[in-house]
Amino acid sequence: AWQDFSQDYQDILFHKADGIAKITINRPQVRNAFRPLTVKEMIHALNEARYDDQIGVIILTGQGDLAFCSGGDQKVRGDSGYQDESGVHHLNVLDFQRQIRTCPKPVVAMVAGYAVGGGHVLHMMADLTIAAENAQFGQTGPKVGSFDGGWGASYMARIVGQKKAREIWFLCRMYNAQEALEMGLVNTVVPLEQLELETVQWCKEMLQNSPMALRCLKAALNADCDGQAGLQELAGNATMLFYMTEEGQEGRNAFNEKRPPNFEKFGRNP
Ligand code: 2NE
Repeated sequence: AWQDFSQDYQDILFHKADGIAKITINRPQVRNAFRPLTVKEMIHALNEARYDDQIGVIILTGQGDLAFCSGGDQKVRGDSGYQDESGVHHLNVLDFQRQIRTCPKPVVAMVAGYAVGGGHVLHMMADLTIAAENAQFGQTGPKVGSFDGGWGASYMARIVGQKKAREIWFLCRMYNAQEALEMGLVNTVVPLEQLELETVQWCKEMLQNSPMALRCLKAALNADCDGQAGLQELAGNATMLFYMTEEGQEGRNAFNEKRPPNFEKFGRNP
């Protein structure tokens, strides 16, 4: 049974249960398109889930069966970004993409219906995607005067290959769940009525495994694509592991006790 933490949010729902947090874009009237507020709230909720030590896995999804997310809300698109309540233009979904990428806990996209445009990029940013049989995937940027040349292009090419990535972006076709599975864009396809059950099952399997191992593997897989930012993330985990050792703690203790450190007993592994 999900515990409901949605009261602090307008555009999203936020639930938690048994080690799993679920962030749901709740704008079904626009196929779960995001506006700056939606993204701001998703950033807040993901941060909350990251820092909750009871949470090990995070699901990202959209309300209803028709769409996971249809990308940026074109109705509030201004001349230099998506307009918030005070008239400021944003592309803050790029911040959210980075946050999904660097979140040390697995993020799972649960997709029913359309995952399109910036919504398609969000499912790609997730570590895993569980798709319902009615899911439809595609980019629309070149049709609506937009594009995502960041992970939206380069990470897509790592997933589906250069030729297919160019096809997806240049032609702006839609692909069904089976086609997405064949391209490696999603991890599995299930009947719509089993979507949440199956997603939760995948989450539970991950929750049984070592959080540190998953954390380091995510950082390692990121580092392969993310240059110095990826190495920083991976190396941060190495520092964390070192802080957890007696050897690392001897350095801290010696400093605080105003004595020279004694690393002799720790040996040197071949
Ligand atoms: C998603 C899709 C394919 C669904 O089609 P369909 O036929 O199922 O629904 P319909 O009738 O098109 O949409 C239902 C309502 O949702 C609104 C529509 O305007 C419609 O509203 P009303 O006319 O009834 O008032 N709606 C749907 N998507 C919306 C959106 N993104 N913004 C605002 N309203 C939206 C079909 O609706 C579709 O193709 N949607 C547009 C997809 C799209 O082009 N998204 C933007 C891509 S650019 C982007 O996301 C981006 C980026 O490239 C870079 C950085 C940041 C963002």
